[in-house]
Amino acid sequence: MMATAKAVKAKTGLKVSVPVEIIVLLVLLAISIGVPVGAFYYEDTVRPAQMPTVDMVVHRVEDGGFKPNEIRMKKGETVRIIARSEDVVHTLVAPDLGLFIPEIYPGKTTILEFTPEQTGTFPFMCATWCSPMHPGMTGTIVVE
Ligand SMILES: [Cu+2]
Repeated sequence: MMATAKAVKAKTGLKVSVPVEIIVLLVLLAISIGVPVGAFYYEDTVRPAQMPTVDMVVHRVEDGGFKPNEIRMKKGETVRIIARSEDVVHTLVAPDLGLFIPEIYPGKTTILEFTPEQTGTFPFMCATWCSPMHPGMTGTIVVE
């Protein structure tokens, strides 16, 4: 049989009362901590998991260039581009789309979120002199 609050009070003689200000303070504290934690969790974990992702590995042209060298996107849909170099520093620039990944360092991962605003076929290229065959560092972005 469960003891009711009245029965407990009667047995122990204790009277517990919490001022309303403390309850309001605790609720405000929970909200002020919970909302930012939830927002960070959503931005860092939930949203990226739902986003289309392009995993790109970059080498000098003589070792394969951009892989993949054709990227497909949908107009208005944000894509997460995860780029890493396996040799020297490269860049990814698609001037007609306004896409610019400034430096893709060897051994590091560069992540950029990009939302294409127009449809079409757009060239992209490396803008960092990475080898004598650097001018051949090109690819295509197709936005449907
Ligand atoms: Cu280059």
